[in-house]
Amino acid sequence: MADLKALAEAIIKGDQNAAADITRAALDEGTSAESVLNNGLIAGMDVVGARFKKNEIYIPEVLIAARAMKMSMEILEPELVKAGVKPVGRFLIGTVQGDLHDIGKNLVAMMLKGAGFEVVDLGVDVGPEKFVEQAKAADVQLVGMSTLLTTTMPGIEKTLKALKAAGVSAKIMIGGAPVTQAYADRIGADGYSPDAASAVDIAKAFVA
Ligand code: B1M
Repeated sequence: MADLKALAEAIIKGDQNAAADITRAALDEGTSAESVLNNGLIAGMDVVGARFKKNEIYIPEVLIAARAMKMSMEILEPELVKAGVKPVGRFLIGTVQGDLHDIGKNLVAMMLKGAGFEVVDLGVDVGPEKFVEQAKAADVQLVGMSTLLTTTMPGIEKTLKALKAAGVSAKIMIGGAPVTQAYADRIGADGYSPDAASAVDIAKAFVA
């Protein structure tokens, strides 16, 4: 019987080979893809998120855990599709126009995936039109914008206004080093978080 606790532990430690091996073994033994996802991958990433929030671990450890999760997901994804397992929610994310920073945005995206979200990542330097077009095309429940530059911060408000004007009803979450709760309140964003782990908590609350 494949040990999904060991899978969660492999994710926490960032042991990508163990994570892939246990995922394969579990599926070969007939464990459902949904159980592997919930009791292995998500369970492991939940611990990673909680430890990151408490400053017990730092960005490199989170990235290593996320890499192990990605290895498992590559094996698991076709089985989840076959089994018709629905994601927790669909999340569109991107770094706003003029900004090429993506390390923090990628971390948020990886942790959302770890929590069972389907993430559509638009990359960097994303203009309002593309956010609107893709939010509609992917029919997402959440749109996330990241920025690291004070000069590109106005792009968040511009994009938010464009999304609202186009009738996109998705909840809008924002973050990045210069962004604050006060700014989020001022422009009318639905959610702000200072780090990737709390972004996941807020996103989960929105789709609950
Ligand atoms: Co740039 N850069 N950079 N840079 N860079 C900063 C941001 C800067 C603070 C450095 C400094 O001057 N001290 C400064 C910005 C100043 C400001 O505007 N206030 C700066 C500058 C000025 C620039 C350039 C203009 C430099 C130049 O060319 N003259 C230029 C701009 C290019 C452009 O974007 N158009 C530039 C370029 C670059 C590199 C390309 C070299 C590189 C980016 C590589 C990449 O991302 N692929 C780079 C880097 C690495 C940095 C620093 C050193 C590190 C940023 C980082 O990745 N942090 C940064 C200085 C610093 O922070 N020490 C700096 C780690 C990352 C995990 O944190 O992104 O904050 P962060 O993400 C966190 C949270 O903010 C939150 O969760 C994440 C994890 O917990 N979060 C969200 C982020 N997005 C979120 C979204 C959410 C929720 C939470 O919801 C959707």
